[in-house]
Amino acid sequence: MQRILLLGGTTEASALARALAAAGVDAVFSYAGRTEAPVGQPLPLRIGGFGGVAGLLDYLRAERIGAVVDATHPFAAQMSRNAVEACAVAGVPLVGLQRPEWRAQDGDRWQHVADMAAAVAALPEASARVFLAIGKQNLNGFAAKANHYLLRLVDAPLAPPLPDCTVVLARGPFEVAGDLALLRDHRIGWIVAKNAGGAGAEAKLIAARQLGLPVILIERPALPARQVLGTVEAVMGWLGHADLGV
Ligand code: 3Y8
Ligand code: NAP
Repeated sequence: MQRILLLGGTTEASALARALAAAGVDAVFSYAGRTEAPVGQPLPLRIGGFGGVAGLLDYLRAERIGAVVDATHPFAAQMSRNAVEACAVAGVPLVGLQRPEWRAQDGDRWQHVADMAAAVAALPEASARVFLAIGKQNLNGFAAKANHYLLRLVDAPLAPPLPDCTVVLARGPFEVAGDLALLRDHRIGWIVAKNAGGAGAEAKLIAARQLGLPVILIERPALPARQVLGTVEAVMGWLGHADLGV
């Protein structure tokens, strides 16, 4: 049975890891090493970048990887691009495990923007109280607007990332009650989020709907064409048919 490489870092990746471990599949779970102490997994872990496409190619060959499941976050575009390229060269089957985008429901006050710069442009010029639920990468541009920013980060930053900000440390998945309290306690008037999809990051959007708050939603980056499945069950079926003895 050939080894499966699972590119992780999302709720779906963790669910697939549990299914693979339960089925006794020979698989390795890969984190980028973005956070200081990532959640443990029921599979052997590898942590850190591969070293671009070439590094990933070497890894696929050295570890005799029989198939790759890319269950990284929709905004982890570089990893997904590298996986498409390396798997094509190595002739290793690749499938994406990706949750659908969020869709606006009645009561949602969403403004869709293309990228972080457009999200900055869409905010008030000053004096607003904004929940930036986008993590710690890509924050600098928001300093252009003299708002108060609430940041939710996984690890404590070495210095305040923005001139007028409050940092809360939390690792999702998040719950609606907690996010309602967070928005109320910090008197938030605006939310900026990525259209991540999935249940782990959705609580703030449900809370915003209940409070009637505007949400600036950043659209997903374009990814290269590849096969994508939406559920753990579908991926387990794909692996079974990918002739891996799963
Ligand atoms: C290192 C692994 C699981 C996975 C849980 C999901 C849910 C909770 C919600 C908010 C939004 C945000 C952020 C977020 C969520 C899940 C999932 C998801 C968003 C961990 C994890 C790693 C990361 C990396 C981290 C990024 C950051 C993004 C925080 C672990 C906890 C904002 C994305 O400090 C940093 O540098 C953090 C970087 C990439 C986005 C950014 O650009 O800053 N995720 N998140 C992964 C690795 O090393 O490979 O540490 O345990 C995983 C999860 N984060 O097992 O249940 O599936 O989406 N993660 C976003 O969606 O906008 C928080 O606060 O509401
Ligand atoms: P990215 O920008 O697409 O990738 C940048 C580089 O990080 C990649 O080229 C690769 O380095 C390395 N990398 C990324 N994911 C990796 C993985 N799972 N295993 C090994 N190396 C990985 O990635 P990102 O957006 O920073 O995301 C990093 C991690 O956080 C991923 O696991 C992702 O699923 C998770 N995450 C991201 C977000 C988000 O908003 N971006 C949200 C939740 C979770 P090399 O080129 O050296 O191989």
